Amino acid sequence: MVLSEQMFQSARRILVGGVNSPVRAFKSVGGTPVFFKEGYGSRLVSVDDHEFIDYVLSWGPMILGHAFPPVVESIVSAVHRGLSFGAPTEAETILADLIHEFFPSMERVRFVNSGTEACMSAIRLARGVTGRRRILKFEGCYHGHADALLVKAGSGGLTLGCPDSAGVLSEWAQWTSIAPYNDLESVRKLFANVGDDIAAIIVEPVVGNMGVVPPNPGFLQGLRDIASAHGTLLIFDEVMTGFRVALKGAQHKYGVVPDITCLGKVVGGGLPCAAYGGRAEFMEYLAPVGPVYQAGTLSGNPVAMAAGISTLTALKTSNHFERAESHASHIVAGMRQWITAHGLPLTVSQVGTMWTLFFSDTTVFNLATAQRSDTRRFSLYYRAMLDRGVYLAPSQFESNFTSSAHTLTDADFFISSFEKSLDLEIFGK
Ligand code: KE4
Repeated sequence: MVLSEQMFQSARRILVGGVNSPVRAFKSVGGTPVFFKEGYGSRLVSVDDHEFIDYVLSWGPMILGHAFPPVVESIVSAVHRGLSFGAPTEAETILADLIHEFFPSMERVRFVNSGTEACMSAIRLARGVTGRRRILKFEGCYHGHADALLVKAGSGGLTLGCPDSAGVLSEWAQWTSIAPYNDLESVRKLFANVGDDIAAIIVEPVVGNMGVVPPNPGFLQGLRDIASAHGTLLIFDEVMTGFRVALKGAQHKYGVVPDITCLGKVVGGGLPCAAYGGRAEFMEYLAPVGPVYQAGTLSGNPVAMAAGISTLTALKTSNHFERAESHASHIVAGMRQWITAHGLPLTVSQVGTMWTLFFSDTTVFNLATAQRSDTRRFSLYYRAMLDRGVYLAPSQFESNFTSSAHTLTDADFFISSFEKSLDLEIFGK
């Protein structure tokens, strides 16, 4: 880790906290973040030439594994034709059509450059369509760092959100209401109170951002029914779940159709690309057709489009998703078998290619239950796995991911590392 430590020290001179996104700083697990120099398949290679099996996969995008040759070739080919024109290209239509094949509810699509931009824009669109001010989000769900979404439950409980970050004005936060995830009754109470002023419900249809937490049976349909009954738009933030909980996302897996869908991560194949889309009658409120403004210099740029097209084409034409999901199921079964055999206070949550090991013996179904996890033991486990060459999400409250490049050898190595780490360092057995 010598070079990682040196590079981290150098990075902190000029980059705030030495990173360009806070979770990378290893604050919740301690120690120095690993600096990487290369990725291929299921592997990452650190600047100290340590090789890791990667279960973070850039927080989701790399479902085909790192440096997947067809994607690399598509990008290189696009690069030689120019990087960005700020003008329409056919590639944008091709990728939008591919997205529509996976997500038929997205009758119209708009490309942006990050999940944050997609969710922020979807909120503005919903307010423009309905003329209403309020939005509803759920505790523990993360939709990027737009002001309206960096809000936590306020003293007013359900009705008054308060800032979850410095710099977010309370005057703005008050228009974001917060409910516990999987709690339909609280949503009904809020709508009875202020439902005629709620522009949108935005939800992670399977949560990744408190660790993997699936919706209770009926929760998503309940949101759909409440939104429809009140003229509120239902936004599914599938930035993480899209192509991850199922090829066609959570909306296909659970059979609930949102009005607007946000995509990111996988859709750009690892390049900065995201999208939002939905019913034409709503999307056509967007400029240049309608009065809701949203724009972007690099939106739909040809290189990101090439990466997205080749990634979604690979997912469409081969069994990459099934292989990634099968790997996740294999390692989760191995973890559960060991946990049961040794009576350990751990639970594993998996949906498709997303999974989380909770250091808790109770089922996690919302933020309060997620926060019962033993984060001290988690950080000990994290370090033990890292030392053995397994790179996991550096937080208890995140999802891990698998790819079609992960092999049975990787699975065996993971499970043996898991057993040794839990045995020796964590529970003193
Ligand atoms: P980006 O702006 O990071 O592209 O997307 C924001 C976003 C929106 N919606 C969901 C469901 C998300 O998970 C995210 C971003 N996810 C985090 C991981 N929990 C990205 C990692 C990071 O912030 O560095």
